Parts: sequence; C-alpha cells; structure tokens
Amino acid sequence: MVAVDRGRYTCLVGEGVPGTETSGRRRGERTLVVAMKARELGRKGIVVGDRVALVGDVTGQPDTLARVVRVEERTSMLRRSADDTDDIERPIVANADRLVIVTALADPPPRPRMIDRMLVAAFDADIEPLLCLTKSDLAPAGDLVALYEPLGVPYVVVRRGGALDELAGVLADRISVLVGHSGVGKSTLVNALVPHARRAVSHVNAVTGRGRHTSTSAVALELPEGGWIIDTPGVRSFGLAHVSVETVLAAFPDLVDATAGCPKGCTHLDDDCALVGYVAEGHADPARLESLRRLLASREGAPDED
Ligand SMILES: Nc1nc2c(ncn2[C@@H]2O[C@H](COP(=O)(O)OP(=O)(O)OP(=O)(O)O)[C@@H](O)[C@H]2O)c(=O)[nH]1
Ligand SMILES: [Mg+2]
Ligand SMILES: [Zn+2]
Repeated sequence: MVAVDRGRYTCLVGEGVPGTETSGRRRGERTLVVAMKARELGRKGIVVGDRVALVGDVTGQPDTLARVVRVEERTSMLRRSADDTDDIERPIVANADRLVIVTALADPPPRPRMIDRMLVAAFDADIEPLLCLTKSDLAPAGDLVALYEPLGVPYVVVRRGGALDELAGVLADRISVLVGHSGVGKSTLVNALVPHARRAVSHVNAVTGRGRHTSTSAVALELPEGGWIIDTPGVRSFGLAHVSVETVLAAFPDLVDATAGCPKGCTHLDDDCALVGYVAEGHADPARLESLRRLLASREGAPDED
C-alpha cells in the first residue's frame, strides 16, 4: 500500500512489488489500484508500506474500488505515541528497514533531542537508522556529526542541487522512511531522488512560518536504483511512551552486560548505576554512557519541547 487518503488505500500491484501476486498480469505490468477496507478486517489498521491482499475489481480503472481483505505479517512497524502520557501507539509506516532521520543544519535549526527520540524509535522498531543532514549550504555539519559519532550512526550530508550519489547508494534496494520536523527538506530530497515524484515542497516564509506542514500524508515511491522511499509529513514531536529501558539498552551491546550489577529497577541515569564504575574502570567509552543516558532521558518530558 503506497498511499492513503480518507479511507481510500492506493495499492501498487505488479511485478517486482514486494508481496504482490502477479499471476494473470502481463510481465512488467504495474497498476495502481484504489481499495477500501473490507469488513472482515475489522478494526485492524492499514498503513503505508503494508503488503495487502486485494479482492474485487483490481483492474485499477477509473472509478473502480477493490477491497483489502488481508494485511500480511509485517517485518517492522515504525510507531510513535501522540505524547509521553499517552500509551496509544500510532503506527506510521510498515515494513521499512531503514529510518532516515532528516535534520536541517539550519532553518529550522537542528534539535538533538528530536534526533535522539527518532533514534530510539528506530531501535524500538528494529529499523536501521541513517542520519541525513540537509541544507549544508546554510551551516556546517561538524558539531552535529561529533555528537552522534559515539553512537556509530551512519550519516550523509546533503544540500539542494548537490550530488546525492552517496545517499542514493545507501537507499538502493531498501525500504526507507524519511522522518523529521516540517521544513527540513524531506520532500525536496524525494523529488531529487525520484524522477516525476512531484512532491509538493513548501515556500517557507521564515518570518511568518507559514508554509509549514506541506506534506499531509505518507507516500511510498519507487527509487530508480530499486528500493522504496517513503515521504512522511513533518512531525512536531515523537512520543516514546511505549519504549522500555531495555529496548534502548539493546542498542548498546558494549554496556548491556555490565547492567547486571545495577540496583533493581535502575534507570541508568543516577550515580548508583553500575555503568558509572564500569566506564570509570575503562571497560567502555564514557561517551557511550553519555549517549545512552541522553537517549534514555529523551523519552521523558513533553515531546512538544523538541
Ligand atoms: N537552503 C536550502 N533550502 C532547502 C534545502 N532543501 C530544501 N530546502 C527548502 O526548505 C523548504 C522545506 O522543504 P520541504 O522539502 O518542503 O520540507 P519537508 O521536510 O518535506 O516539510 P513537510 O512536508 O512540511 O514535513 C523548502 O522551501 C525547500 O526549498 C537545501 O538544501 N538548502
Ligand atoms: Mg514534505
Ligand atoms: Zn544502571
């Protein structure tokens, strides 16, 4: 399923589309089919990236409507909670295997707490993160890169009109989802990577801030090198109420064993944490503990402060 709008699901059917039945179609034929949810699906949600089974009129002719009767098992699910006091998880994208955290180096200024939150969401969903720093024509990337070096998160630095070979190479043959604040340049990137994508981009007026939230729903587009890129609307916050300490810790294999010596229910944020001594004794890099603590702390507080 590549796009959804008011209960109408646009599905791409055809050869080479992951999970698609191609029997009865000509080789290489691709069709966009609009479908509604069949009653038997009940309350089960369908999100962009889902592989679905369709019945009914699947010709994709104008004014036809197929029905989604099944959602196949998902390999991953990127989700966020509306805010940290709200336990309702909102699914964003299914089956992605790469989370591209898009952050502008300026306009809007980078907010590390938001980056940290999105990293935690990637660890939670078991999706590989990639830091994509945009608008390098406006500000240097050095400080931000240094902040994320200890985490070992891969990154690319791009600007509008610049070469995208490195990014395109990383994205090839993967299902990548772009996330980030409004105005960081997600749709601009998609337009540069996908010919004919024609995603609307904002004409931001820096003074009034008007033109924010240009993209209003997630859309999956096929990359020329193979693979998929999913453009999403800008988010103001990324609630992580549903993510446990253990999930964050799993992203730190160099530290996880030492937490066996922690007091019961340790938050790993206080001085009685076993990791403090572990790092002091030189068993692990202090910058790693700092990063872990930053990510753990990023789950706390109002996400709208991002
Ligand atoms: N200076 C500069 N401006 C850029 C660059 N990339 C994008 N922009 C501008 O930034 C503004 C926002 O770009 P969009 O691509 O619409 O941002 P978005 O992340 O898709 O925003 P939402 O859809 O609202 O989430 C537009 O005016 C772009 O022209 C860049 O590399 N340098
Ligand atoms: Mg956009
Ligand atoms: Zn601890």
